[in-house]
Amino acid sequence: MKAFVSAVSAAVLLLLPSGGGSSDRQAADPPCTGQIHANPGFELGTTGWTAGPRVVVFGDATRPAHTGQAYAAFAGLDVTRSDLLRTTVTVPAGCELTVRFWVRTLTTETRRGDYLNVGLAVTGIPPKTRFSLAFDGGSQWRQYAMSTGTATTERTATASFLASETAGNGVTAFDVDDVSFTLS
Ligand SMILES: [Ca+2]
Repeated sequence: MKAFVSAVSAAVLLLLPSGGGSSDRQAADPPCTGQIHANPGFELGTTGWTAGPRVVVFGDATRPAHTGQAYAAFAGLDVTRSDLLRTTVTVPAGCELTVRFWVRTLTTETRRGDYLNVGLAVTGIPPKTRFSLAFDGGSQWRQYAMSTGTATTERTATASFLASETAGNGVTAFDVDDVSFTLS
């Protein structure tokens, strides 16, 4: 029995990344805290994000950011096309990731035509649209949140913002700011 336990411990040690594993319980280290994205508020432009050509980073006094100077905007062009803004983070084993973000919707639409689908794809879980925002999202900044749940293994999580616009029935710009990725 003792020999078996030792063999298992050795195997586990081989799998663990080096550093920080000296204490008796891994959960004693607190990796499940804090905001982990380097550019949550777009103050560094699109650094850390993959942004389609229609996504622009704005800093405009007449259309201010939620915080700071900049935010990501899906420019309303009244053309039929879609565009994507996304980023991926690593969620350590045992942690839950909560993504909080703010959206402002500036539109001339009066019914649903243009929309912003917000998704969270997590290792081991089929990708899912968590929010489908449209003309009624409001011209003031509003906060939304979505979470991964926990798992025993390290995972990646990709947050995506897919804007889709249809020409002819109104112009919509979706503004996105302060997309925080917080571990707990
Ligand atoms: Ca900002």
